[in-house]
Amino acid sequence: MVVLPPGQWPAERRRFGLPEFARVRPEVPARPVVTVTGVVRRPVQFDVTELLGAGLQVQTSDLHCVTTWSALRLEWGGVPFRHVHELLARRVRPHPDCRWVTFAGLDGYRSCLAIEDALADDVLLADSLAGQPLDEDAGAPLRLVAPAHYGYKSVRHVCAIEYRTAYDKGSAGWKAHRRGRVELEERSAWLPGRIWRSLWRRFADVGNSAVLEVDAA
Ligand SMILES: Nc1nc2c(c(=O)[nH]1)N[C@H]1C(S)=C(S)[C@@H](COP(=O)(O)O)O[C@H]1N2
Ligand SMILES: [Mo]
Repeated sequence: MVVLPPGQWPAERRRFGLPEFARVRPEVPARPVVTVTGVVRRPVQFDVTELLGAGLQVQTSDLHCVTTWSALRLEWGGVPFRHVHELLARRVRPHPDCRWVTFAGLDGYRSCLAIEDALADDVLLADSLAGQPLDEDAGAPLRLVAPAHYGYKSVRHVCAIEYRTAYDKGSAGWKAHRRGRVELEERSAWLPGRIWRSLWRRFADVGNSAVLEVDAA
């Protein structure tokens, strides 16, 4: 039996997010790179292949969207962010006061995690799903997978990583929570999570049909 976190229901994974981002299908460059900047000694641009060299793993985890749908048992392949961070600590040298890290996508979407959350064992920079290279729907060429946090932290199409001393409210702004931990139902900075449940459930239906229309076009 599957026990879902509070307020979630099981669903299929679908391309989802704020319409101004989810509707954009960014072009994936032939040789994708990730720029690492912020409060660092030495900003560096890496080839995605170089970051993946930190050691590929396969992990099965669930994706919990804040609007209450959860896609279960997704098999991601990728490199644990904590291993990438070890490489970046040597090559990019973030300032020791950095407590936050922002991931940005080719569509302009950005989301910020506490470094301790990004370094959890189950946080991946993924390049495959169900044994296939990520397609543009799933977040090619590289996406974050942070299963213990609402989906808004799992940035698709990652092209930049920024080390920060302060939280960055990112694209979702006040609608998101700094930590966004699913078990604690940290849906938003404002109002308890269980109040957001009913509001988001309605939005999830509207949001999906909006995205589906674009898909069909
Ligand atoms: N680049 C980018 N990443 C994003 C979003 C987005 O709009 N753009 N939406 C987020 C949200 S709200 C969710 S729930 C998940 C959904 O992941 P999926 O599209 O793979 O189902 O992507 C997250 N990552
Ligand atoms: Mo979401």
